[in-house]
Order: sequence, then C-alpha cells, then structure tokens
Amino acid sequence: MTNVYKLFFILLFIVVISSCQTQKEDVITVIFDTDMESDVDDVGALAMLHALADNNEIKILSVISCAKNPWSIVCADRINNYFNRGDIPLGQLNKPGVDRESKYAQQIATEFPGSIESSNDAFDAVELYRKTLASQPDNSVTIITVGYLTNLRDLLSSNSDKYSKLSGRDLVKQKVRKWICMGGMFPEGREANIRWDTDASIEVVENWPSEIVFSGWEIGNLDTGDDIRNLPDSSPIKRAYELYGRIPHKSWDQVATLYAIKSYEGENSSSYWKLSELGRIVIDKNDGSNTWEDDENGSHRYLIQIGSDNDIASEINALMMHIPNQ
Ligand SMILES: [Ca+2]
Repeated sequence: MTNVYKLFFILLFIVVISSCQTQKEDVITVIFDTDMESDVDDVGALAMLHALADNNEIKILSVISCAKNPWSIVCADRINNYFNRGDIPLGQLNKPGVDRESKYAQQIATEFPGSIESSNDAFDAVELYRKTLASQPDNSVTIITVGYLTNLRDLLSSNSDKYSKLSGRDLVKQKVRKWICMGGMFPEGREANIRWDTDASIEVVENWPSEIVFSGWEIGNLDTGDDIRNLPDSSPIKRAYELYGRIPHKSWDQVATLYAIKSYEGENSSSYWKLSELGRIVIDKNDGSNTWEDDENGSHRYLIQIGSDNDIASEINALMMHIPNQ
C-alpha cells in the first residue's frame, strides 16, 4: 500500500470515529420524573422512552418517583427490567408529598420481575437528581416531568453534597438543557400535576433558572393504546392498562414525552405543535388553578397543537407497542 493510500485510510478512520462520537453526543439524555400511581399514562410514556432508547435516540439516565405511593417506583423498575434496562438508577421521594392509590402499581410490582424489592432500595429522589446531573456534561440533560413538582422543588432548594459543590438551583442551571413539564391547562384551567402539590408548583415555576415548556392538559386529551391488548402477556404495559381498565386512554404524559424528544428534531415537532409566545404560568395558591400571562421577559412557554390527533396518536401508539430488543 502506498503512503497516499495509507494516509487516505487513516483520514477515513478519523472521520468515521469522529462521526460516531458526534452521534453519541447527539443522544438525548433523559431524567423521567413520574407519579406512576393514579393514572396509567405514565406507564405508556415510560414504554415510549424505552422504545426510543432501543432506537438509540435517547438514553434514560434515571427514573424518579414524585409519588409517596411506595409501589410506584417498583412498578417503574419492572417496566425498565422488561425492556432490559433493570440497571437504570431509581429515585424515590422520601420527603412529604402526594400519596394516592393506584389500580396497578402494586400488582405490576408483585407479578413481574425486577431489580428492587421495595422503594427502600431506591435512591433518595433529590440525591439521585444531584448524582445524575453532576455526572453529565453542562447543558445536556432533558428533564421530563409527568407528575407533581415536589422533587424539583426539593432539588432547587438542595445544598452542595458529595456529588457537586453547587446549590440545587446552580446545578440545574449548569446541567439542564431542557425541562418539559406535563402540567397546567392553557390558557387557563385546573390540572392535577400542578394542583396536587400547589406549593411546590408555585415555588418551582417562580425559581427555575431557565426556560420551562409546558405540555398542557388540553393537548394530551387524545386517545392512544387501542391495540395494547395485542402486546404479549409478558408485557407489564399491557397488564397495567388492563388493570387500570380504560383502553384506549388519554395521553397526557405521552404527548409531553413525544414533544420532549421530537423537539430536538426541529421541523418534525413543528408539524404537531408550536410554542406559545414567552410568558409565565400563574398558579393560584388557593386551588392550584392556573392562568397565563404573555410577557416577553418571561421564561415559560406552552405547547399549542397544530397537527392532527390521528398523526400524534399513531406515532405514540407505534412507540407504546414496541417489543423489547432481544
Ligand atoms: Ca403522570
């Protein structure tokens, strides 16, 4: 081989390696914060994340429960394990918070195998947030919240620890690239994730150090999961939906999750939703209802649906029906 050819192959090798590295950096890294208890759409959203991870589009950094229900995080673990990701770090809200019943969480935890026996085996929620964020490059992490904002409130007010010298707020400012919040109703209304822990919601939205995108109740109010009974019996997704007893069902958490990932693609996401003008969500401290104020100096936006329910639902359905890679 002549030196010219050698040089060519060396250069080709460098190009291939650097493009692989670029691709790796392009993988969206996600923290999923969920109340996997009162409604079952959290289960559908987590299934979607695993499908996207199997497609190498994302990496699930951690799954954190904002619910006091002790079975919620164990249920999430069973889903992770079903998709061959039983090693995803799990976080549990240990401080005071919202405690609600579940029609499926304990059954899923009991009937399916996984990596933890109880919520006591999970990290403390704030500790895991801090550990996860501290380990990631600056401005890289996408947080998807599909439940109460209790953990984020506790994260913002956290102090330096063995993972980072930064305060919670500064850690968020340095590491978080995007926060998509399933919460609120726009331009006004009263929605569960915001109102169940109203105090936490107010504190978070007023103190979050960067932009927040809200995926409101009104754009998640579309049905998905029509074919979920066709999943194999080994699927905790199918079982959870059957236990919940509504098939198809609304898709608040799936819509927020789909936007969170697709928003990195630019044009595709804009065919489904557009962003509101800058402004701020204003939460009533008495009943947790919210209104919206346009303000060019604000740091909040909400999603406005411009695509069809059918197009959005079919993309969500395809991801929810994903079978784990072997
Ligand atoms: Ca939820």
